Amino acid sequence: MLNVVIFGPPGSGKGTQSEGIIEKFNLAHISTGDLLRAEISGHTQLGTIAKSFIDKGELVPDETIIGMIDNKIEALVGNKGVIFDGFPRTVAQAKALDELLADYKSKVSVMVNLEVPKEELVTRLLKRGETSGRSDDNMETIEKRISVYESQTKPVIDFYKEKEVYKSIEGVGSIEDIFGSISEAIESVQ
Ligand code: B4P
Repeated sequence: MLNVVIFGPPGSGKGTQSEGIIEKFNLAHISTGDLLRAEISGHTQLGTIAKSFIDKGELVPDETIIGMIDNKIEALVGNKGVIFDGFPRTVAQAKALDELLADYKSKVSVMVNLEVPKEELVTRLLKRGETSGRSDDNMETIEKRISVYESQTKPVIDFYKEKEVYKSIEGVGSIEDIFGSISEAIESVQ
């Protein structure tokens, strides 16, 4: 299986770029953000828990996320591959993903890190907030999300560097140019 992790700070373009990658490489898509938003709009118990964290700009607890992903991976075995969008977001999640994939004799093929400076992230998230209906539409939540990224999510980079599957991508520029760089990174491991 071709398993791609698309990684980066809040608003770096993980969801935006995943759309094209899925089509080009014929991959299944697992976006934890989308899954959580579906739970919230379905008013499920999981959705109620998730909303309380997301509204504060915090991460949803690892056990909740890992349980949710476990069910999805099982259903996708046999596919050409999967793009993991917004997951893993902690080292505990990265370790859990390795274990889940190992159960199916598979592993992460490449991790692409979209590098975007903080000022650009803030601009994008404020703009997205004008129309998205997401709760990260204000400076307080955005600042919180970025600081949670720095303390809890960034260490995931070293985890994948050690496994020698890490690729850094310039995440500023046109969506098409960034897509081209990500495609090259994926093609280099195929
Ligand atoms: P997510 O839904 O994963 O999304 P995101 O980080 O906000 O944004 P993304 O990087 O996908 O950016 P986008 O393409 O939209 O997370 C939401 C929340 O869910 C998290 O805060 C967390 O609470 C929770 N959660 C999710 N996964 C979790 C996990 N594994 N563990 C715990 N909690 C979890 O792009 C942003 C904007 O920029 C868009 O408006 C887009 O149009 C624009 N844009 C994109 N590329 C651009 C470019 N090149 N130039 C200019 N603008 C661009």
